[in-house]
Amino acid sequence: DPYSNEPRRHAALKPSSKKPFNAEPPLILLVDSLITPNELFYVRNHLPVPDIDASTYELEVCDEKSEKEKVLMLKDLKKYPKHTITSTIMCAGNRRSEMTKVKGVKGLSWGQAAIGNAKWSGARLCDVLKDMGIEDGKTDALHVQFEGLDTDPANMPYGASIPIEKALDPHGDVILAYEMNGEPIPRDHGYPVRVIVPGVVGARNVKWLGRIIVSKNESDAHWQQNDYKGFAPNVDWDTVDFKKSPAIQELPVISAICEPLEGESVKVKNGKLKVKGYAWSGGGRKIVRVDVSTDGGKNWQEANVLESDEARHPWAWGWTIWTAEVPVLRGESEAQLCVKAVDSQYNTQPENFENIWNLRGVLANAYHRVNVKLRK
Ligand code: MTE
Ligand code: MO
Repeated sequence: DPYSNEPRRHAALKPSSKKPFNAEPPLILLVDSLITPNELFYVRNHLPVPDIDASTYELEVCDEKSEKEKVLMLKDLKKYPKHTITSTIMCAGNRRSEMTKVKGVKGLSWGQAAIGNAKWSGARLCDVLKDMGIEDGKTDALHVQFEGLDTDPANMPYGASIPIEKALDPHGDVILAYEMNGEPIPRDHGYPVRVIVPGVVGARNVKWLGRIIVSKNESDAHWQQNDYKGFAPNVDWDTVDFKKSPAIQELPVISAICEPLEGESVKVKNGKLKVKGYAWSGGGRKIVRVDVSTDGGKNWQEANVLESDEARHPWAWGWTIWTAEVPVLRGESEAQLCVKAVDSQYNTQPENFENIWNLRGVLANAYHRVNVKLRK
């Protein structure tokens, strides 16, 4: 069994699949703090977790054009200036279970917790590449590919790539991370080294990083070419052409209500209800406002941002946690709560899932709607 050597996991993580292991924490715990504790951070594995000895670990870096190659051990990576950023990572399939209700989609049925916010420390990718003479204006490469040390039965590694502009931008904050929240990265999250590509979809944040390839081409891995792409609502499995859509990189603005939960019976105090959740946008865009409704989206009230990434647009890589006390109509026994967030480019979320449905159930960022019963 290739899954016989998996790490221990926190009992609160609810698995949607066990082999490979995929799990998310309960919503209430998710918004307890701005920084998600390592043991509660959602896990998204496509393959068995590799067992890597940090003392013999090697990272290969290759430039396809010059055929230059470099091998870095963990101690070599640690010689570079240590850079720390707070970055949210979100799976492209977060909130897929809501989109499925419109019409079935293929993929793990994630709730709203396939997202987490952590402090990541490591060497900047641009510093490592600069040492090999790869700098802005000095290379005609277009992509940087990443390969994991996790492999499928045919021995193919997990792989993904990002545009060269993001990799070389000193403000892009792409880091070869060896710490998560001040500790060695846990096995499930990429021990000993993973790339953090802030503002970019989870799938490109390759764990158990084994090889970096600077190239004219995108990664040819399945997850770059034939998955993690968006399509129009009319495209289905009999008509889809994966070559026609670009790979997802920066994610759109999203938010979710974490308290109360769907179907919960909630206490109304002085005609008001307490609501709490998170909001985040990709590409370093900052959350500038969160709106909450208790009548399905007819009337809105601005939420209070409780805790927030201190960074400025366009380097706001971390999420925001918000709360609101919203009025409900007298005498009502039910309410539909909704949330939508606005980012620093004034992008906001679509109203419903009908118009963003796609066959893989990715980019599920319509208003989050939660139906509750009201108690006096
Ligand atoms: N990297 C490797 N090597 N193997 C993987 O299966 N999954 C990707 C990404 N990096 C994956 C990977 C996906 S789809 C996501 S959403 C994130 O890791 C999840 O990161 P986490 O498990 O630390 O939350
Ligand atoms: Mo993902």
